[in-house]
Amino acid sequence: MNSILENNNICHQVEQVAEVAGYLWQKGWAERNGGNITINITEYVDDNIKNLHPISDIKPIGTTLPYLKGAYFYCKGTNRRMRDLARKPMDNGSVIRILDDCANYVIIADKPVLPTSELPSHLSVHNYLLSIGSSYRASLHTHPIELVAMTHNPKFLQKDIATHILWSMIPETKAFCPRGLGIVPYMLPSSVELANATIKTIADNYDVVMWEKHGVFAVDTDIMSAFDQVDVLNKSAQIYIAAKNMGFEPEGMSIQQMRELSDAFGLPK
Ligand code: 2HA
Ligand code: ZN
Repeated sequence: MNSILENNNICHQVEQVAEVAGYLWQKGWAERNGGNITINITEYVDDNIKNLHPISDIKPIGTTLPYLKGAYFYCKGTNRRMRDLARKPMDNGSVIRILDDCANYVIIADKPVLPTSELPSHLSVHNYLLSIGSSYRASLHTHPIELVAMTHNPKFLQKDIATHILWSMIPETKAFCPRGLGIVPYMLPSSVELANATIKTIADNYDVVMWEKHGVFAVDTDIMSAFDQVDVLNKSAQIYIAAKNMGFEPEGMSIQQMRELSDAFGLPK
């Protein structure tokens, strides 16, 4: 096997990651090496892949994650650029296998590209998702400009304040991001505290978690869906800011209009 992309399902998943990486760069959400993507591809792994020899040393995850025993992930490489990953996903990311001790991993394909510095937090989230029987297989961290800008005002950091403003800017936002925007106060990037707070917020029923003054962390069934949720939220933030730039506070859809929308599409109240 020359490339793990000879497996059609894995090829499709990695192509989706590359497509999203290109969007993140085009949107200005992925300066330098900003952002991370991790995809659980275990369900697509065939015997050929299971038999692949490691191409790295055994490396510690930094934590023990019992639900990840024998799991496989495609991960963006540490210090790699989204704009490069968009063109060459297997030069700027790699596939790892979690060992049976659930505390170490090896790289198996295609090249020994070291995974993202945020690997412990991404894998901890995937471990949590599997522990609750979730069908979510993708995690995305990115720096969406207008959403991050809003977190520099403490009024948007109170629970569900930003969610309700964003939902009320355009009907699609609640329809396509029905759980809204969870908020995690500023914490050091890559820290265990940030990973734990992110899991706690996902457990509180959010798919998109805002890291104050940093970026978002989103989860969904696949990477395109995780990107779509962030995209609709940031579109609403842009509309909010455009109205403010025209010199007025946007009215927002009324409570009645929001209720009608939720009833019509079976969305949470
Ligand atoms: O890996 O965005 O927060 C690059 C980052 C870390
Ligand atoms: Zn970041």
